[in-house]
Amino acid sequence: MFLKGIFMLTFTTAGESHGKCLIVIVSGFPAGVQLDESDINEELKRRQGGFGRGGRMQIESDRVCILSGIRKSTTIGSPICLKIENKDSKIDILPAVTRPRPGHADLPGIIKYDQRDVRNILERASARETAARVAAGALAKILLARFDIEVLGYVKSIGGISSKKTVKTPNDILKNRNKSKVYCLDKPAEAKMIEKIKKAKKNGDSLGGVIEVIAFGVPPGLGSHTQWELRLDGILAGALMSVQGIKGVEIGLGFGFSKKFGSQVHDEIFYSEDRGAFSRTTNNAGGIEGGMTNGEVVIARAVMKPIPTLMKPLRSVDIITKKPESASTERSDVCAVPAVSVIGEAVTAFEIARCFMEKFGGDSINEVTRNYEGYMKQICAI
Ligand code: EPS
Repeated sequence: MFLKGIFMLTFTTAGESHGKCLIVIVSGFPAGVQLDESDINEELKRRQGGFGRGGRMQIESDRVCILSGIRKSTTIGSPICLKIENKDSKIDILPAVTRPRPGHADLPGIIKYDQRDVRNILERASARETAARVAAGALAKILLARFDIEVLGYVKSIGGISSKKTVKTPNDILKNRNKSKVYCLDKPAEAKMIEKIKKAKKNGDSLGGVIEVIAFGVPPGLGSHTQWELRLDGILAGALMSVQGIKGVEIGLGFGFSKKFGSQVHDEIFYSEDRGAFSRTTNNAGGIEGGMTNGEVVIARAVMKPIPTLMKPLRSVDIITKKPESASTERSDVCAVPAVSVIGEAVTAFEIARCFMEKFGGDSINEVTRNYEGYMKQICAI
């Protein structure tokens, strides 16, 4: 997130919501990783789904077109360029927008970029850009899977209705999430969430919520305490916070730490002679201590604000006339929290993969694997 070096695993996106396409370029991805395009497309499809989406998702059917970096379904070490076409491409004929929406990038954007048409801002600020990030995250997930690391996101709450389910294994997420219309694990909560989204839609309103992302199988030692920008909790918070609509992030017990004594919250350390390994019985730290993974599962949560585009708009001001007006309205989603659970998963996977490559870096998957296996052998001897 913070550093960009030539040999680092990084990505850049380009594209406007109603422009021709979205592009993502992933650099620093090792050679020799076999992948199936359909694995990326599956993630894109999940991002498009979830109850509460608006009309746009009926128009689009996001798929990647591989432009570079992959040959015969295998990465070759050069930058991977992926294109996602916008079917609803109409940026040049859309009319000007002059009534900024409270909560959107509209007003600060026109001030900063000296614009008189809010569309010149909103097109890039749009969460459509996250399709490109999900494609990059899908590549990261394919890389991590080679080392049995699995990153999964799901919806924890929408509009104050919370899932009561606890998660211990990847399957606890997969078996319920993939059947849920809102990517939630708790059936009774799901029904209530859907009702609340319907109510919001009827009232011309929108809803936010909380997503949780869990990374299973992450080895100890990703991230570092030695420099501020190397701390994994800071990196994950930055990545999640950069997703459109996110207003808060917590790791492990997060804000819950504020209510308890130290003796109640820190995860005590045990050693099992049989397994020859350190262990914990709790994971309030969310798998990160001192900015480094400690071998427990990594847990992050993020809160998404309700979408600022309201069919019953709030008060605003016309940027040309300076007269009071209602904010602009346009086709939008009522609730995109399910989609954000997919995006949160993608950006978390990418940052974990980046830290993984920083630690075990190599130009080919064989080199990375050798480095990883050597380290795993080393830590077993401690
Ligand atoms: C968005 C507005 C809507 C959303 C969009 C984000 O798009 P449109 O204006 O075309 O109806 O659907 O999200 C996506 C297009 C997407 O792919 O997630 C906004 O204003 O941020």
